[in-house]
Amino acid sequence: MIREILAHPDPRLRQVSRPVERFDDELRSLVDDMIDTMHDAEGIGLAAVQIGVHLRLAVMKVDENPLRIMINPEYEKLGEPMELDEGCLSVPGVREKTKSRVDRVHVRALDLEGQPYEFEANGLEAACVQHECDHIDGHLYVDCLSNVRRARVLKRYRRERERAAERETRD
Ligand code: GNR
Ligand code: NI
Repeated sequence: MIREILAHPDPRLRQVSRPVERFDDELRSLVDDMIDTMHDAEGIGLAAVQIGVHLRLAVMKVDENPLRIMINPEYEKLGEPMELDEGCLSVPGVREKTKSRVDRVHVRALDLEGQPYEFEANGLEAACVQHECDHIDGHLYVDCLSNVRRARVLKRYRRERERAAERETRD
């Protein structure tokens, strides 16, 4: 089932998520919905908080890498800082260049059975891990920007939102 993605400035995006403790049908069904919602929105990752569920959990599918289900994820930074064009399904319609991600991370997480597993991510997938873990702690990528860039991207975002709202009332 496709769920609604919360958009900035929804205060629910700022709440810190709690660890997953129960590995049951409800969790499996939530993960299914997150995967459907991520694919429908054409995103490369989605954290549970983005659909209003405050559990430490994200899904990710970046290029040819496998679909990752990251429960209670933690990561260690390995690589060098990189520049990338970052976007977020909760700040839709805009992108901004960021320099706060490293290009390689080591991830520890649990799978749907509650079993620990590890992997290394590089490039865009590494950036996505950092982006999703930020969501889990109530942060958005725009928080990492300089004041000037944040003001610029949020201004563009508000303008886009107003245009979208206008289109809604016209149709
Ligand atoms: O779809 C997404 N693209 C993206 C591009 C660069 C860096 C991070 C991302 S994640 C984003 C999906 C999303 O909002 N996940 O929380
Ligand atoms: Ni995001």
